[in-house]
Amino acid sequence: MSKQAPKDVLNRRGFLGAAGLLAAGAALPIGKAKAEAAAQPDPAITEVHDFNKLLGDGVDRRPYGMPSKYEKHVVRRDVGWLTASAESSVNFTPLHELDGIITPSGLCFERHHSGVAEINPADHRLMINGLVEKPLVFTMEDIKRMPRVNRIYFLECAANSGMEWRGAQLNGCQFTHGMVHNVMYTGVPLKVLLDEAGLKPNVKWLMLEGADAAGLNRSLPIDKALNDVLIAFAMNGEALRPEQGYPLRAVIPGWQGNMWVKWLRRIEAGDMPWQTREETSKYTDLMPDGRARKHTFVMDAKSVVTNPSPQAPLKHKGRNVLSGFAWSGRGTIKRVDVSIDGGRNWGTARLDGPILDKSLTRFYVDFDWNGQEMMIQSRAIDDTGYVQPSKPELRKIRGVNSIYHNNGIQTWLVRANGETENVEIS
Ligand SMILES: Nc1nc2c(c(=O)[nH]1)N[C@H]1C(S)=C(S)[C@@H](COP(=O)(O)O)O[C@H]1N2
Ligand SMILES: [Mo]
Repeated sequence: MSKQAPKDVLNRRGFLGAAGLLAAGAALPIGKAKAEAAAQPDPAITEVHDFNKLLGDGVDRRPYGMPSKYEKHVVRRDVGWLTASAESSVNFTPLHELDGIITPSGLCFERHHSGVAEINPADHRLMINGLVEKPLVFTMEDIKRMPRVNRIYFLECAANSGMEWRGAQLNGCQFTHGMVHNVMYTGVPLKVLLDEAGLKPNVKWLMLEGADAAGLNRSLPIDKALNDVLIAFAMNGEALRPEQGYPLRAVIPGWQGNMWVKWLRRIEAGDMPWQTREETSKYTDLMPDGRARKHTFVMDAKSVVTNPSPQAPLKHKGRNVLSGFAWSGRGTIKRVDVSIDGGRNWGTARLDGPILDKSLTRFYVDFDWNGQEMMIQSRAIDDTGYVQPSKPELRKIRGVNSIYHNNGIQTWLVRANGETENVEIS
């Protein structure tokens, strides 16, 4: 996200005053879903389908399966005005179309600085050099003969929600929060590779470098490198997708996506950070006094309600399911609070599915909707006790000069007709 949009093309929604809050400030009527609100037979459905009289496609028609043709709308989307070219750009995960915690590989947002590198794995090499006893060059086959592990982690671009610093802008959680994905990686712990090369005693930092035209490179503290970093060749059970760094990428759990170097070709050991473009003028946080914070690697706890949201309005009164994701770069999600009155009253959401370290966590609130206007918010709390801040709280410290690391609480205004909008409460 190196480019900021010119102000005049921003779809600014501004701030909603406190008067805009719904009058009947009430907690969610959790667990009161009425039986009669459940699915009723629809008298309009009288047409007789004859699928049972026709043969379906044979097994030779889909050597690699794709979603149903009725799911064509479930796609990554970009924001046309955001970047000048598609090669140095981003598209967004359709969070409102997902369930559970795993992002399907084909829906994982993409962020490239110079487009997708198309690499033949037979030609690919990973070099480890610098302050090591024995510089090494690995082929892909070498790497696949090393002990490997499987881990589920979220990857969040530091610029996720970066367009929302000065007020509500983009109308959809896909665009406000969709620079995140969560997949299972298979890879070799970086420590295993480093032990093979033998680190010199004075090594404090590594530099990771990609084989794309950007040659994207980042410095990584050695403690993190030896702790939980993976060099992954698979996601969701199959080879990485080209756009996710095929054949090899770095997995830096809980830390900003920019450090997860794709098309990884070289790791250099050193005793100081390299101060690359990506960790100085970019991917650092500009504070109100004009100075930039150094090395803000961790992605703090965050959450978003994905349903309802602007792209997924409420359609029915009575029984409904509110749902969303919460995550923390510091550990696991302990609790998610949900408010329907703009943060005056809070209830506790139900977490369901695996609650994993540095992974998206799924939450639900089963509730009855009587057609009242709602200001929906969610607030994540992680196992360090960190509580996701409101946007005013965040701005008190960070100001509005930042692009990166915006983990403020999102507000959706649900109107009486169910339509939902990105708003902010001042
Ligand atoms: N080599 C290389 N690695 C890269 C990038 C890149 O442009 N080139 N983009 C980075 C950024 S900014 C992010 S947010 C993540 C995005 O990973 P994804 O495309 O799998 O979502 O990859 C990172 N790794
Ligand atoms: Mo990023």
